[in-house]
Amino acid sequence: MSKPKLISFNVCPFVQRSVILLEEKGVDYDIDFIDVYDPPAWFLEISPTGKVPVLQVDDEILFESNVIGEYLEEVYDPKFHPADALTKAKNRAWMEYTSPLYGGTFNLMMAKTKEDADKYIQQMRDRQESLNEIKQKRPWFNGDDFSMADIFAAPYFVRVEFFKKHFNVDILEGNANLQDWSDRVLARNSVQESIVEGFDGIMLDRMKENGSYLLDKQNV
Ligand SMILES: N[C@@H](CCC(=O)N[C@@H](CS)C(=O)NCC(=O)O)C(=O)O
Repeated sequence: MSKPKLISFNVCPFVQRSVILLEEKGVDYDIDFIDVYDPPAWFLEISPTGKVPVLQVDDEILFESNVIGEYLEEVYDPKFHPADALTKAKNRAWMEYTSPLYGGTFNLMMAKTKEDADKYIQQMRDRQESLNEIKQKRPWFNGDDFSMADIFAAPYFVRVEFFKKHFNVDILEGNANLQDWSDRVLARNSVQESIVEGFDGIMLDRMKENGSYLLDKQNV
């Protein structure tokens, strides 16, 4: 088997799941960056959905970040899923639960009015409430063992931190379990490695081009 190649977009949270897992497993891989807003023809040819991440393994194409995650977990050591079938299934459900939270951070970034920004913050708070309730164990999602569930939540925490740092918007406010979890996840080397160079600047530039409310508010 040759080196797997990940097709990425610099600020995509779904790609970040794959990168963290590859880093945690110490896999030797290549990474190619494309602009998902102006994708090259070769990408559209290989990608059935036109979305990243895509993982190329020899001549095969994998898409959907959860599927890529499960493949990497099966093929490479160390293993991060819990062994027990029911716990593992529950973890998978909670891993999927975070996907709309990524969308929430994107919506907030692009919101043009205070009403929209407040609405998206509230939607994320409502959704993360169930995560806060289930995340009773420490230090990690399942207790002592760092797992796939921790990895899949990481891109959300990276973006929550971005809003806190630049706009003083604390989406996790009042959720002590989540804050504790976020701090631990963000301190992980693999998570820091998965954040592309200049991440904050890229995000801020996109907000500027878009005329985002949070940036206007900051400049008042
Ligand atoms: N369900 C997909 C979502 C991936 C996704 O939405 N990727 C975005 C970038 S973050 C994308 O490629 N968008 C391009 C498009 O929708 O055309 C996954 O989990 O991999």
